[in-house]
Amino acid sequence: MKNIKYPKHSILVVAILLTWIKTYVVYQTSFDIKIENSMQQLILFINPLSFLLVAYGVSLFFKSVKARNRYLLITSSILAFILYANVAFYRFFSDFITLPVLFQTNNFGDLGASAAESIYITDVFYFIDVIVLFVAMKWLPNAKEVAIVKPAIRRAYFVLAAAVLFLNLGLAETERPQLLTRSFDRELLVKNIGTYNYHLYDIYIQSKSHAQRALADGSELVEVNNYVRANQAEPNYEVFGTAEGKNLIVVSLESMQSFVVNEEMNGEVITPFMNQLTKDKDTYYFPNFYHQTGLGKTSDSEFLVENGLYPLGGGAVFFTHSGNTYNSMSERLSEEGYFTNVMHANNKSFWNRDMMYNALNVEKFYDVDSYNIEDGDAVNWGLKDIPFFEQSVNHMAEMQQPFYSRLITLTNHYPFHLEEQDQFIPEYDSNSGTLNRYFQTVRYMDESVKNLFEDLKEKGLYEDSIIVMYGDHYGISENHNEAMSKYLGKEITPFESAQLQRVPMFIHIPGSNKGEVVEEVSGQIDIRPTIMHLLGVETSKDMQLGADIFSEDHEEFVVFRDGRFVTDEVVYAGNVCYDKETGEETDAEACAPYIDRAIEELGYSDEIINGDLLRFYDEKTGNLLTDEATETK
Ligand code: GP9
Ligand code: MN
Repeated sequence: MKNIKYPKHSILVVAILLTWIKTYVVYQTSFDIKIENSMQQLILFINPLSFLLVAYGVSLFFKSVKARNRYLLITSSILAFILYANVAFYRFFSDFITLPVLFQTNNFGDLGASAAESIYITDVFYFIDVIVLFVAMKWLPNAKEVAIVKPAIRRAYFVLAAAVLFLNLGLAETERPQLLTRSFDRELLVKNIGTYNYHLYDIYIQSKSHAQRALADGSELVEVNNYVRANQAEPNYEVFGTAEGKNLIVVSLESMQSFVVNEEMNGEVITPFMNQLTKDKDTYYFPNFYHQTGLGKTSDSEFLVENGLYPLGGGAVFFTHSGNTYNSMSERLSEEGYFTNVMHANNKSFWNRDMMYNALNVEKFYDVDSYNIEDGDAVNWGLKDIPFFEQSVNHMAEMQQPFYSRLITLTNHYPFHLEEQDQFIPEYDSNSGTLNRYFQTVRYMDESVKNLFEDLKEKGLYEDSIIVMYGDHYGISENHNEAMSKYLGKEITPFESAQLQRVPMFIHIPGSNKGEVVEEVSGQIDIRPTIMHLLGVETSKDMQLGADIFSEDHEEFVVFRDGRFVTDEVVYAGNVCYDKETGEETDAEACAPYIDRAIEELGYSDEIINGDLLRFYDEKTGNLLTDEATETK
């Protein structure tokens, strides 16, 4: 042994290798990370490395061996502890730790109890790398030598660390475009950037929103409140309360756009059931209804529906502001005696839903674990919509009534794959496979909605329910403009792109006999007040930015998250003002008065969210709470 010459910094290499290998083994054994291909496997393997190179690499700055070794051991112990904390947390919550969990006091009870339950004596194995490192320090002769490093070597080392990081991020970007700007899911983050980098990212996101929150003192609310009150719409008492006391079923139609409704594709009807609904005597259909989502897509539409506020311009508000105070529709309806729940057969941590639903006071989340997924029942992103609806209605049949269930569908999601037996119409024939398949998955969605109605009837729930369905966001992005243009038979100008932001919206009230096509220009932000008023719940004190579409005061002015907007006369897109009727460019004057208002409206919404201003607001009385009054809150 004695005569083997080890490189000077072998102890550093040992420390890195130990934690790296252990982390990879823990990924495989202690978390349920779904790996679909060898690229994902490779990313999973390399993802701890960049962080470890930097964290342990700091030891190269130490002059004394004792201090260096102490640093390596402490770092190794801290990392082992962080990883282990995630393992213990995962055993109980099937999720990775995120900062708000640690800081939300109401979680403490849960956390303490579950932590105790999920710790075993064999868990010392999670610290095996620390122990081996300690032994190696005693055993490796060089570990005791003084090791001064030349700055050039240090520089090369950190350049290497950066290269590894960029390689990792580059591979992750190919696997999951926009991962860091949109967040998506904690599991995806850990899978792609690694658990240690994930925690840094989490700290960054959380501290950014924390800082903005800390600066707000409630005084901003005066102006916001004035704006909200000035733009508030009185209910239309002819429809107010039409669905009073009924169960509320809200269905998010994944990636469903309006351009397929009442249309054909190569002679095939795309949405036969929904077409019928547009003419149904119990259904309101809104053909000029727009989505207003941003990067948070489905979750942004949920945010709009629940709060009547806009999502954020950057990142998914479900991730960045799940610790805020909200006055959600779920909370309001809970107070009215409703049992509030969300049904979605996906990971509960996707879009940080598990955290956000707590903040929104959703009483129960039926996530993937509440569904039975038999062989052949899953395609694309998971459980198919037909069995999803069937099982969801079974859950409803067991519920206390009235209930408010929000159902989030999944099959009509990019990349729109479907098994042969579920393809009711052939593919389209453009140069975009995505658009070609989209028609088929939309046709499947139509079938599944038909089944939902039948399931509800079968369980005797139909008559006592109001069913609201809306498209959550676009399905076909602008990357497919050429194919889109072939289908629509016209060029896709910025005007057309804005018009393609139309998503279908249906409000079906069995037995109401009030059905009609409502041409009013409206958007997802209007869903909350519209539904609440149909249920007979006043919203005059709510801090919401939308308006009841049935109200005389409802203004035909829909603002998109990026500042584009649509009125009954104009469409403003790509800094150009278009005539709504002709789609031709028109006098900028026609748009001018709305441009600032669109920015103002988005700005107030952002202020509410970034400053967490609803903590300074009492929605029962409509009072703004001063600093002093909230100190004890
Ligand atoms: C994920 C589902 C799809 O749970 O809601 O999200 P999306 O990608 O459409 O935002
Ligand atoms: Mn979606």
